[in-house]
Amino acid sequence: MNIFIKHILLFSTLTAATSAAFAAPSFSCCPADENYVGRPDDHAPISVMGDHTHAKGGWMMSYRYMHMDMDGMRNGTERVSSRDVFADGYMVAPESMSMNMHMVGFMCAPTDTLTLMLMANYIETEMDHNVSPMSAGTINNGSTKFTTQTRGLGDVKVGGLYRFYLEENRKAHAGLSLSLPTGSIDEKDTTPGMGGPANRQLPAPMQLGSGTVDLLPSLTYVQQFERWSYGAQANAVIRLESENDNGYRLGDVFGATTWAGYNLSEWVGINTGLSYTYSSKLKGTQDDVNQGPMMGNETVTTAYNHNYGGERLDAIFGINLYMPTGALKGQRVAIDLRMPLWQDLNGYQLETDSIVTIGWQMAF
Ligand SMILES: [Cu+2]
Repeated sequence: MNIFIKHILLFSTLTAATSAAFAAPSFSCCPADENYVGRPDDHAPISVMGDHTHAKGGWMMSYRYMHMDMDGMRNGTERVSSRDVFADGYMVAPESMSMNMHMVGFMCAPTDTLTLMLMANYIETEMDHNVSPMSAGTINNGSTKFTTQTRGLGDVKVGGLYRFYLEENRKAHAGLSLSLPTGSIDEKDTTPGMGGPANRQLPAPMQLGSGTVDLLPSLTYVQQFERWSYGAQANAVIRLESENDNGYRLGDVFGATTWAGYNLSEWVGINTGLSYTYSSKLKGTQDDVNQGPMMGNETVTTAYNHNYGGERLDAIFGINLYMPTGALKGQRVAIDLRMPLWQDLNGYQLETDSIVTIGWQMAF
């Protein structure tokens, strides 16, 4: 971890040093203002949520597509194979997972300091698994592989951002949203088990929602200079209920993200950043997800609470395109890539390999 602390320190020092070197900027934030010409780095990398506010009367529609790839497992920081997982007593080990998320967002600002937000998403997941050769005959008709899929509406998020600080080129806002349990937690698919493959309840990572009402607080600070800017955001996911209808509660999440953006021209900006995420373990027991012991073995890793939660540090690289004038005025297209630099996962879990987010935003 030391090397990453060093990177963060280096990043902060560079940021502080360069800020002194630039002239006083003309900071504004307000596409609703007729005279305001926006800039690519008015927005953070596209995967950062709740990064900006709007001026009174401003509103924005957005669409984001996120693709996440997970391949191979870890125990702590070490990579492990399915064979290692079987040797530790499990019959089934996830091998890889991909998730596509389509997010539609709406923002509007009744006042200069308050921006309201609404976001809905549609999720598609797919997970490939390996079955221990010793158990395959009994639980999976002899096959050592199976795949599960789910798709559907995720949890709807509704809330607001309150800008409590604005001075010259610096601003800060606090966010508070609720995540409502609109996403299904009753997704089933064909999985192995006693008597062979059958349609069974899937474990939490394949479900479309948390099943609980969750509170999403955040705090964001941004400072802009002539051609570049930087920002930082702390955010959390706090589960407000002790368990969902299926007897469990996902872990709370805490995140800290920092980024810097540089405008190559009026309409092209590049950005980079670091994002740290901590998640706590799942609590309770997932109804209808078999924990065994079955023939003296554990079932699948995702059935057990000690295989949930952990920490991750991602590097972010992105491009923001912004149309300051013309027929496409106010439109943005952006992409960013998140690559984990380090991850320390509780128990056995799939590691995250990459997350790509592409977005379109239109402000009025
Ligand atoms: Cu917006």
